[in-house]
Amino acid sequence: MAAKKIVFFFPAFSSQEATAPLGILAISTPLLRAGYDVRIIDSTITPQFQQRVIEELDDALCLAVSLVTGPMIRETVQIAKAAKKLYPGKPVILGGWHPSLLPDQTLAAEYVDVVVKGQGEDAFLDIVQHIEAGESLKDIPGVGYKENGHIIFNAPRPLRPIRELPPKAYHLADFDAYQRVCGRRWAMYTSSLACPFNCAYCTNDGVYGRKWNALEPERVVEETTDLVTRYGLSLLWIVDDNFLVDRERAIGIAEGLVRSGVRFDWSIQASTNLVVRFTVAELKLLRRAGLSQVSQGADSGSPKVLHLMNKDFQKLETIYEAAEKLTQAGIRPSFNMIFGFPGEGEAERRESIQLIMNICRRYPGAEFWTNIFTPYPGSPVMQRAFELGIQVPTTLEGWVDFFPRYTMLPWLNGQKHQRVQIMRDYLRIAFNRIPIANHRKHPLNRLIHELISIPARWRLDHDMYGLPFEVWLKEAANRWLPPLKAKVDAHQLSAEAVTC
Ligand code: B12
Ligand code: SF4
Repeated sequence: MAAKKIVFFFPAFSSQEATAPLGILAISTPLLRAGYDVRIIDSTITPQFQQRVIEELDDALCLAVSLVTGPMIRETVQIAKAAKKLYPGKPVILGGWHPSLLPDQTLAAEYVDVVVKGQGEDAFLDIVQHIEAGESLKDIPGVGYKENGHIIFNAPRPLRPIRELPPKAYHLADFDAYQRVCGRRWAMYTSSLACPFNCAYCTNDGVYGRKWNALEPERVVEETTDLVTRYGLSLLWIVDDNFLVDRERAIGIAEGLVRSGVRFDWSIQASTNLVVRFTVAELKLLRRAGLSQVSQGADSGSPKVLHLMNKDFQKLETIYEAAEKLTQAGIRPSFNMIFGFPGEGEAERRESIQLIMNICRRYPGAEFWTNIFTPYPGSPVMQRAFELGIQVPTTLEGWVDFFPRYTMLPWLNGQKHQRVQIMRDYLRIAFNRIPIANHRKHPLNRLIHELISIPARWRLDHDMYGLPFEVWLKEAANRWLPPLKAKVDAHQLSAEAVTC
């Protein structure tokens, strides 16, 4: 009789924000219901991860990996190669954002046998059942596979609305281990899918379309309160692309949570134009229900760049208004910014710095996370990026370093790139940000940070970044005075990769 065990591998995503991989928990439920045994090996919490995968694979049906574009591909390739070498007959199946957006190139890798495009709940169960029965994958929608040396793609699989999807198998997650890495016990949760907008840099449309759909407030309240109580969590990050699309639903969730009496912090992602539709009183209700932070894509302080980003739905004023209202309600306004978008010049970058300085000064609780633009395949701006000379990797392995921290844009290279990086360093020094990971800073390091924030703000005001001694001092302080809790994750590159 064939084995009924499935091995999942989750490669390190280069961040301290360690928690259970939601994509894998989502596709595990149908497997468990069908009687399969599921093993999840997450390299962030498993030091000997390669050995563990190899051992578990011995009596398993297949190896499945979940990944997004960037550094996660490094360990994906390492593990897939090792698995194929020892068990050439066991299929290696890749799913998640990268295989969904670049299925052909991913499947072209010799160590990949199957890819899944888009939602995996139904597709993966179908694949596993076909593999177990020794059948061809030819009729399974949303799947690409190899047969007799040929790459074959089946018809796409229609998207299923979130309310039809099974609950995630949170009980498979080792929250104790994630807490040891992250310093905080938290989980991700999804209450809606897709986003009605289509920002030029965003890949969402390509995977989830634009038909926003959501769970009813009652189900959200029931699931979230059960989740935090059952696993003793202090925070839920609701990873919906745009939580506030339906005002009434958001208010219904808040009312339900307040009524439930279960207290926990939660944070959401939403666009500023939707945040400002709420009154301060309504936002205060959300706060009472535990909402502690709203992450918003401010993205640029330049109306010209916002237009190029296809963000005409977001007027500059709504960024200020959102910061104002959220602050009044006691909710932390958190913003993401993108530097180096095609069409952004020095003048537009200054507008972005001005926006950040204005908001952080007016609303001291507000925070900004900055990124250098990374053109992801599948995003609307990709064609423009090609015209401007961006070169993208031609193999799966090549994407390892295609990541905001390393990507060199032809229109922002050399000294220009260096200047933006220094500017970002000064922004990090000038204003505090609160990551999910909870490693307390050394008190002396905190004091140094406070002191150098003053000249950092002066520099940002005056656009002067020569001889960046505050940056050197900060780096030295981080080296000599590390956080009070030791970092466990050997794979992390830095704490920077915390926003999407
Ligand atoms: C949470 C999150 C993170 C967390 C991850 C924490 C963790 N422990 O997992 C953190 C903060 C670390 C993070 C970091 C980054 N992220 Co992020 N992140 C997300 C977010 C908001 C939610 C992901 C999630 O869990 N969704 C819920 C699950 C249920 O859905 P899902 O992942 O789509 O899974 C389904 C399918 O994809 C599929 N599936 C998934 N895995 C598998 C595996 C198999 C075998 C199969 C068959 C199917 C399958 O089935 C699942 C169920 O239907 C998404 C946006 C989003 N809406 O999904 C961005 C997103 C994935 N991130 C993105 C980006 C760009 C980043 C960063 C580069 C940001 C940055 N500036 O640094 C870094 C990269 C980190 C890295 N590569 O090392 C992009 C990815 C684009 C791309 N081409 O890959 C996204 C899509 C945001 C966006 N709209 O642009 N991120
Ligand atoms: S960036 Fe945010 S608002 Fe824009 S399309 Fe993507 S999810 Fe929607």
